[in-house]
Amino acid sequence: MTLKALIFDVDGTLADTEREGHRLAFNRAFAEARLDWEWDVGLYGELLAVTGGKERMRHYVERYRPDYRKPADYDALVVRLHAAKTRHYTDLLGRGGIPLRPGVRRLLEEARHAGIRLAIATTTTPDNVSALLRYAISADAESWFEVIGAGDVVADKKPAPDIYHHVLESLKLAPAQCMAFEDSENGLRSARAAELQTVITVNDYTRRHDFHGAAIVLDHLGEPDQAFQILSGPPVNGTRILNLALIRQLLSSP
Ligand code: XBP
Ligand code: MG
Repeated sequence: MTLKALIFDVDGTLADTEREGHRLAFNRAFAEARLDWEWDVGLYGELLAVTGGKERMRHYVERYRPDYRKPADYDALVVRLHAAKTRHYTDLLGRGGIPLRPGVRRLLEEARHAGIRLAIATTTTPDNVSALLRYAISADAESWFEVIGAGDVVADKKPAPDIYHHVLESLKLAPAQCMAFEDSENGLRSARAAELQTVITVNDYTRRHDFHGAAIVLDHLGEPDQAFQILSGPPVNGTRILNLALIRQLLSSP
């Protein structure tokens, strides 16, 4: 089927936002609330198994802090902490903290010129997506994306397929007309459960995840002066960057 749209995950895929972005913002929110919770780089890698910031905080309390005595307004506290974390995270992006990964801008621009539609499917909060697009791409970058599926718009976050179903329904496209882009096992499971072919670009937190079922697994999307490396996938002739021609080739292979 003809390629009509590219659907991007955000965290870890468009930019390396987790380690020096979300993690720091969580820690700032905890310190501000005078909680003795601190997520170091290693622990945060384990916590990433749970998608969504509110869900991740609850998981931390259940799994790692049996000593913590939940206040009567614990549910409200989680919501407040998460709002504070979003404030810290968007501040951090506003200070130019986090750049796009290699090849992301190049591919987005190629797609726009070719009339291929763009969409986002992420578990993160809509404000975070707006801030990343604005500060890492351009002031008008939100308008590049026809659909931005984010956060609590669906009940079940990745690895459930709900966010991809939501985006496909909004685009009015079949999965075979689209390519998804992800960086993690939870993301891949979500996209595959929605029957989407998926390109994976790994990062330090996800390198050892199980990417069985991906169309191709790369270190990054590649730039003309920075070839990608194929970590697993079919042989690719010629190109060393992930461009529309290669996406079409991947989409049509069994
Ligand atoms: C990203 C996430 C998000 C962010 C935090 O997963 O898990 O939860 O870490 O975002 P994916 P919020 O890349 O698979 O979408 O705190 O805004 O929920
Ligand atoms: Mg991700």
